[in-house]
Amino acid sequence: MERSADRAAQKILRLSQEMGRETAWDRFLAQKPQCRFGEKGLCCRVCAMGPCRIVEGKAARGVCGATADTIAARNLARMIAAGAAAHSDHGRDVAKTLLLASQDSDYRVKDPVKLRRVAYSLGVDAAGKDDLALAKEVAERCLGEFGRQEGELRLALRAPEARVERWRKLGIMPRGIDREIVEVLHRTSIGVDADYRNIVLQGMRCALADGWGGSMIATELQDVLFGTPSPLRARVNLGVLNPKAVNIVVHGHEPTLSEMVVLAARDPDLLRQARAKGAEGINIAGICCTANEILMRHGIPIAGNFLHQELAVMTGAVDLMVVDVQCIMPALSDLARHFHTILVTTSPKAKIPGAEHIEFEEERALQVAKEIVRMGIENFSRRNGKIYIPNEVMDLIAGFAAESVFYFLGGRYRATYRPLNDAIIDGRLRGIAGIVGCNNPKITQDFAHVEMAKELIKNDVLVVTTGCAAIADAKAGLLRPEVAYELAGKGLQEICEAVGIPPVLHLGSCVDNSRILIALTNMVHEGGLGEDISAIPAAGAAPEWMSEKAVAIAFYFVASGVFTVLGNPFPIEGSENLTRFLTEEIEKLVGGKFAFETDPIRAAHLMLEHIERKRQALKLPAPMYA
Ligand code: NFS
Repeated sequence: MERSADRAAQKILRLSQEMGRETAWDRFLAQKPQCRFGEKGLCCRVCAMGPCRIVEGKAARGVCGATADTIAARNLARMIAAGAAAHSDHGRDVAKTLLLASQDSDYRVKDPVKLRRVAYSLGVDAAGKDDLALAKEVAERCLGEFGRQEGELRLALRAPEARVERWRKLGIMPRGIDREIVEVLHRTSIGVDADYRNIVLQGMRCALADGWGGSMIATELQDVLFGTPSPLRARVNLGVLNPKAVNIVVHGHEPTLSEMVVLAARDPDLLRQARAKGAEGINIAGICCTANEILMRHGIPIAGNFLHQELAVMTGAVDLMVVDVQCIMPALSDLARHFHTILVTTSPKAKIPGAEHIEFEEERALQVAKEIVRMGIENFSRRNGKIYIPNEVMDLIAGFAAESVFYFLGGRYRATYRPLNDAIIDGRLRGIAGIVGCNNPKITQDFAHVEMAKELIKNDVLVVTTGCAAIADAKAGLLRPEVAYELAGKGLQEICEAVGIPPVLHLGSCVDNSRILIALTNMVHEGGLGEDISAIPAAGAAPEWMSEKAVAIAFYFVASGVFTVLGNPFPIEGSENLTRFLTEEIEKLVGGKFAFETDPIRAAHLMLEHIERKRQALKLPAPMYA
């Protein structure tokens, strides 16, 4: 129970102990005590005069003279760059897939309306062009944004005018996506930028190139290719694995792969083959963000979030796990070997020793996907050990996008953000909050996500969520409309009842945090809540974060004007100056700032206090149901 708040996880963890199989939680224990220098950001490895460590009273500077402030800021900026690189390289692949779709391939343009909207934002003239011609131009324009040398990132101009002006004044308006990542690496190498504030500013520019660039391109073009999500019902947790079917788990991030696996699993020939092996059918389930992608667009069930990946294998019921990139534990290959599970890697960027590698070539996407599914079917008859699937399974509603989410609040005939803004203005809702990010064995799995969400909805704050946080809330049942009656405050309850939405809205995967940026921008444009994102009674949180991607996300939210609370702190504690800069002074520059708070209830109250301050600044009335 200390390891996970999820009952399915608790059951499998008990089983893992009986079987003598280790998990991330065991390896975390073996790492303890973790390096204090690393934890505080005081270890520098950027050159070979080091590694250097700042030791109080003994060594206040590294060999080059870098102080704790410089070292901690450089390390943090590099985390941002790595996170931005991950999201953006994903976005680049989607742009390349759209280019393929404009030619002859297994991919299609599924949402031409969205294609036109994106074309408009990119300054591409759509008049008189058919979908394929336009897709080609949009894809090429997006690819150009990665290598852009001059000018401003086109999609960043979607932000409210006041925000763009602020970025320009601070010199953090992003240019090319790749360029900002490269510049962080340059500036943080030996003997370049030593000013912690200046390093953080470039870190923010790089993060903005992710949120308003790489991630946004990923989200938008995925919608173009695979369809913009709209609300649907589905199920979540390990109980979605079916003992009688071929279970194929897709894990990772890019829907270019998982979409094709979903398609392949519906192939009549393969279904016949599965039945010939004695299976009931082919059951696809997802883990991590790729799960969110196919959940939102197809209602494919989710087996779990980040810390569920090993647990899924330990059910003994997974015939094949196929992975692409990001958040995939190398431990999986060793673990899979103890079961009958085949682990298949597919990306040339992500191979794991001991796993089968089948390269996923987008040019023959469906064919490769079918090959992988066939392997899973073959392996079904090799099941040997005991199967133990916990019976935990939960219903949920997912599939909200910036376009659809408040469409519902507006009702069928009034697709605007007006009702949402009005609800905040008249105090029925206090504001909105985003809860995003990972699992981390340092924190009881899902506990912080779920408790924070409950506390916020209880206080009439509408919660939007993505990534592993969304899966955590889903497993806990918070994505069901009826939960509004049990757990939401009266004001939020009224809204959920009128519109039939859950009080916690699933907005997608981690790159889909860009949907939250768009939703916030739409709220500004709708009017009545100030001229900039920083004026809105809104706050963000990543209570169980662990990935560098989460650092990039946190920074683009703060740089976009959002107060953001993190569960465990950034590794910067060793620099008082940097800590003060990020938790206080930075607010004057960008309108957002950080707070670190492990206790999810206290963290929720920091968010509530912030929301209240914003309400007062807007001279809004006291909350209707205080
Ligand atoms: Ni995002 Fe965290 Fe990974 Fe998704 Fe989950 S761990 S930073 S939420 S799956 S990317």
